[in-house]
Amino acid sequence: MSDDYRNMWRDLGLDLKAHDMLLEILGKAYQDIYLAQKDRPEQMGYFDFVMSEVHGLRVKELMDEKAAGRKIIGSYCVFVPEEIALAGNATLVGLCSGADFAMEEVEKLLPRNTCALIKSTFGFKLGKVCPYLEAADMIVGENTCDGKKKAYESLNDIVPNLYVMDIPQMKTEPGRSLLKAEYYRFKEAVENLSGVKIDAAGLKKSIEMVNNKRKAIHRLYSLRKADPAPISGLDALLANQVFFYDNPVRFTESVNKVCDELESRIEKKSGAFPEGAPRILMSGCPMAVPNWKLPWIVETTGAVIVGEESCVGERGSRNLTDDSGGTAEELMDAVVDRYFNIDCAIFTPNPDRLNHIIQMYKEYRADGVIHFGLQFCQPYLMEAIPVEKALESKNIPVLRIETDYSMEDVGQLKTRVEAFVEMLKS
Ligand code: BJ8
Repeated sequence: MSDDYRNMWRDLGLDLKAHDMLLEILGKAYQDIYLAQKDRPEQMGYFDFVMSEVHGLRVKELMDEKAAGRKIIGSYCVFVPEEIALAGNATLVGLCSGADFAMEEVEKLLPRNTCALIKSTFGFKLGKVCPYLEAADMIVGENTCDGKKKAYESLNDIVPNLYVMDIPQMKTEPGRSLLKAEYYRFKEAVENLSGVKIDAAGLKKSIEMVNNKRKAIHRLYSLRKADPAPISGLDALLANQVFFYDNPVRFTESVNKVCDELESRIEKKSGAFPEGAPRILMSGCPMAVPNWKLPWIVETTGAVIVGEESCVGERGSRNLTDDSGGTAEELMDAVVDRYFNIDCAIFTPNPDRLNHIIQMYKEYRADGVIHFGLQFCQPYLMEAIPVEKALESKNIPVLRIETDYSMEDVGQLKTRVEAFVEMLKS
């Protein structure tokens, strides 16, 4: 890494030694998991470059944006509407939370039995290793699960610019009204941060930009329905992860280039995996960078992941925001409508998610579903049981996995996944 980057990280207050260690681990994992794959689309080279520069070039771009007067907003959840941030001259970046860091320090602030995603949020802050977190002018937390809700109270003590958004728990009219009120409060907070009034023209433009990004990733999803699958699940997951922090216009272009290549691969019947490889739908908790453990295990058994029912996947990017409204109020309503459809397991009851899993299983011509729940994640672990029952009642093979970010259970997981994939083959 260049001296410029080191100076930038130092200025952001990172612990350079710990940060070097993180980059080394990340680089090694990327090499072993991503670059070791065979038959990758050439256009994935862009994503390799993005990952090689994950704390370098993109952070430098954000710092340049800040110098030009733009604001940076960090978020942990797909309920934080990017359209509103962009319309207020702010860039929204997803904060990863996909690896364990500074666990000893974390467990002084959080109970041991907290999900890995929440612990990771704290670990990156306490370990001073996330340049995105340090570059952000505002960090948005959200009252989704109980773990996050209570953890933000403690995070508030170490993150001075934390803003907490309330999120409904029921898909009712009062629930929608709450989301609407919260999105208006967020709009005002963004306006206060940036000094830019969010109007209809700004919203229209930002809705178009975010919709384009979604359309590109939807195009990628639909190409994965082919057999042989033209792209691995690992590579598709990477695109889903980069979705949250790359420049939206460049991301859209890059994903469309991958899709052009995938179309020609499909024509030639050339795939990332052989035709007839067992096809898996992943469902459950979001997989934030660099949580690649389970997809890596699945795909090294010879099965291919063809879809993700996850917030880092279809749950997060499904549905466009209607941009036909003429006034800021109408466009804000469209934003609320779009996000109110997200079927996160924090909602009760949550029948839409069940239906979506079954629908995705059929559309992607999957052979089985692997449900991924992070240890101590009540909403998804609880919901895994009705999901399993519903799938089994339709004779859909399902494997329920509960794990965390450590590598300790890799052997055991491998054995279970291999047995499941063997069963799908027979
Ligand atoms: S909309 S899934 S991104 S809340 S894994 S922290 S649920 S205990 S991440 Fe999520 Fe928004 Fe919902 Fe999506 Fe809690 Fe579970 Fe941990 Fe989780």
